[in-house]
Amino acid sequence: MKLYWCPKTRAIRALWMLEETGVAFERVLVDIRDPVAKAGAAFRSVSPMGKVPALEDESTRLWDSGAICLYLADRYPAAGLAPAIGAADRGAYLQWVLYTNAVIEPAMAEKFSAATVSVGAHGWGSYEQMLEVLRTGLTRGPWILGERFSAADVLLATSCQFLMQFKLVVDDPVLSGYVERCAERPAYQRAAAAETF
Ligand SMILES: N[C@@H](CCC(=O)N[C@@H](CS)C(=O)NCC(=O)O)C(=O)O
Repeated sequence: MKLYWCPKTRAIRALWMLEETGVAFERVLVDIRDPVAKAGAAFRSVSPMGKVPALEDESTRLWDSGAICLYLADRYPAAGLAPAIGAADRGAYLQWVLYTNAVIEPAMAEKFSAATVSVGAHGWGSYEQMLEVLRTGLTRGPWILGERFSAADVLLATSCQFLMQFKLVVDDPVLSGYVERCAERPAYQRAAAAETF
């Protein structure tokens, strides 16, 4: 399995997720700030938009952090990163796995671009709604599904990190406490160590 990755990007999600599974993989650095590196044929065959993270697993090619997390959780069930199909919390799991790319990211784009909000028409509602629903979800703790850590936490915690890093959220104990709990996980620490080479 090959992970196309670049430090300080959304690729941390895939890297952390791979570390949580404990499986062997190859990490391939693609400097997305370098147009030549980004245009490489091998990378583009896995990531048509030239974005990281991208994952190649035999004939499977994925170029979205949410899809990669879902894929790895199902591919390596022994790691326990997803409730099984039919389990009581499978629905909640799917809902929260999709929340990052379907709701948080568009809401962040709304905030950054100071776009006019149309709560009824925009699939993500509004930035404020996104945050309120996320905070409420996290109050169950320690993880988004309660007692059980899952791939949804990898996506949501990294989103919370980005919200805090970009100062969209300041002094929020619910979000920062969640990020701190995740940062204590050995798999997260191994992934974070790769970011600081
Ligand atoms: N929906 C994708 C977005 C990936 C994405 O936009 N990655 C950025 C880095 S954080 C990137 O590779 N940008 C380079 C570019 O678009 O040129 C995901 O969640 O993985």
